Amino acid sequence: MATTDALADDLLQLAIDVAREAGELVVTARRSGVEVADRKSSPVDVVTQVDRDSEALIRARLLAARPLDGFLGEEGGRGASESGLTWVVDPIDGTVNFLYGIPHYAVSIAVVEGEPDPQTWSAVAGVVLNPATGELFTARRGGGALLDGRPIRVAEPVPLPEALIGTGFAYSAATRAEQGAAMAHLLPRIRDIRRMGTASLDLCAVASGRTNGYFERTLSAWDHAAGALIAREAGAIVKGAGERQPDRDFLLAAHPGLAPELERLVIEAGA
Ligand code: LIP
Repeated sequence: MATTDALADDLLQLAIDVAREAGELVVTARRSGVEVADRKSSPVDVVTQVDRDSEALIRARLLAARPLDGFLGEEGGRGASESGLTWVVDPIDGTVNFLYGIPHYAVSIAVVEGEPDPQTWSAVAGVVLNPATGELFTARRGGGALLDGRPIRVAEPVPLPEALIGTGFAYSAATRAEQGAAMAHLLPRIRDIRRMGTASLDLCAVASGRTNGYFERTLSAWDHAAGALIAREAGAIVKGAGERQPDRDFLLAAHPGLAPELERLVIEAGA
């Protein structure tokens, strides 16, 4: 049974409350200093104990409130859904920024309906909180997108040479070499890029008109689950390659009047 708007609003409020509590844990830990706890796909793909502690808190709070829901977290939290809803969580998105003390990272919490697969799920509610600045981006399916409670909209289209485009690079050195070469083709054909280091906030930048578009490869579902809903509710197209939904191969977000041209350029550049 599809989630009603009233239930979606309740789920959104739960996500906001939990994100704020996790955000407080994260920003408090940051003040005490942060160390690398482990490395994942490469020597520069790091995880801190704070990532793990944040995910443990988020999972405990969400499942205490809704024990039949599923859970999919970046740091290994997995749980099958009996309710048809699954929480998709990045406990600290932008971990490298967090590690270095750059105040541009996020707690990202989304709740989706259906299988926890970005190709088939329907996002119901999403929260992206930057605990360092306090900026809170939220959206509920069909309810629009907000920044600190105020409606946000994607920027009107501009000519591609005037477009400010967000992107990011992989943790794999070989992939980064390819991505760097592609920048040489892309850069002279747009206004500039912004590589800010946090996919969820990059999607919220499109949603709030702070950039004209964003694309990235090698993202995980938890990186984009909440930010994609926020960007779509703000009027953006958020897509994968061809007719696919976003996946590890490709994600692109932009105003419908800019997205096709931007996608063509990104593909032409091999970015
Ligand atoms: C990060 C993304 C960022 C991407 C990084 C990394 P993490 O997520 O938010 O956009 O460029 O490579 O994937 O690892 O900090 O959760």
